[in-house]
Amino acid sequence: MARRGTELADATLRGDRRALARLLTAVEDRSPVAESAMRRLYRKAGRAQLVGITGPPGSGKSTLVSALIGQLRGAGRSVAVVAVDPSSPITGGALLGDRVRMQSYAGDRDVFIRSMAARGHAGGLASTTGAAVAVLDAAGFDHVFIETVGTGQSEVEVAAAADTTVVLEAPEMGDEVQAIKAGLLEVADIVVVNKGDRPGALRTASQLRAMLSAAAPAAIDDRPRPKRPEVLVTTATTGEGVPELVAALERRRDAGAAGSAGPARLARAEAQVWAIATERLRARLHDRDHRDATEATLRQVADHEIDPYAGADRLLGEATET
Ligand SMILES: Nc1nc2c(ncn2[C@@H]2O[C@H](COP(=O)(O)OP(=O)(O)O)[C@@H](O)[C@H]2O)c(=O)[nH]1
Ligand SMILES: [Mg+2]
Repeated sequence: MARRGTELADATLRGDRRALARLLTAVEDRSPVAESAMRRLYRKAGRAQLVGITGPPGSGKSTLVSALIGQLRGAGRSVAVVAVDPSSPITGGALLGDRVRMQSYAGDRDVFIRSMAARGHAGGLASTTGAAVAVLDAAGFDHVFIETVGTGQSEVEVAAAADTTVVLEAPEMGDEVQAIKAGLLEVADIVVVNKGDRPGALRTASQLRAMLSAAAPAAIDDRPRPKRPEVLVTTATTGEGVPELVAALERRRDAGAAGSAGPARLARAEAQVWAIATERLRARLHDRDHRDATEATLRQVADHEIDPYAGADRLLGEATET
């Protein structure tokens, strides 16, 4: 397993796209192959710009990503896309549609598109996505886009996996209040009102601008928000506004090079390490040496013989003693 992982990693680093695809499958399957590959690859990552694209279904994320690919390829950049859909399996209609749309890039080895189905718990999705992004980064892509549906938990996960988070709105999808409710604007670095060809797009954009400048820029958590998100208007189907979006991403990238992307990267490192540590802790507490003691402790908590804090302390002690 370890050997296979390092082989896949080395082939991926040499630019072998089939090895890259296999490695991403291993990542998605959470196989031990992926772990040994990551140990090999991870230090080669860190150069790509990681951009999350999130927003309601139908707002035009896939179309916009496609337009961004066109623009960036024109500038000689390589682009990878991870499309995460927590709601539908990989064969779901939306992703199939995306695949057809993205087919225009088939045969271009500097474009790599991967759909990932969500499996298991939310934290699993975050760590799988994070690992997939790191693999694509190490493989040398200049830009990695992470497309996720912005409903509930996923936007927070995008924010954790990306340097820059672009939140999409479409004028006919209802007013901005919806976005606030979904917590989307809170993670936005750039807000894009897509479907600029539809009536109400400019009005939606100016409403969003007014709202964002009225809202206190103070962070809700301890993630710093150095700037208010800028609001752009695009028409993904025609490419209008896409060069301006690329320019905004470039500015973010340059700012990142000057060091201000640090907090996002640190948050991502924390999320990744935390997910792995939690998983290891859980596995350890249920292995052959520990499971009886774990179960006994849990039972004591269930029976109110000890409190949950004492239970947690005890389990932590058991898991970490050598
Ligand atoms: N009129 C118009 N339609 C768009 C635009 N962008 C995307 N669409 C259409 O909106 C629908 C949903 O787009 P899609 O990219 O699949 O949205 P996603 O679910 O957010 O990925 C498709 O029919 C697109 O052709 C746009 O700028 N203007
Ligand atoms: Mg889509």
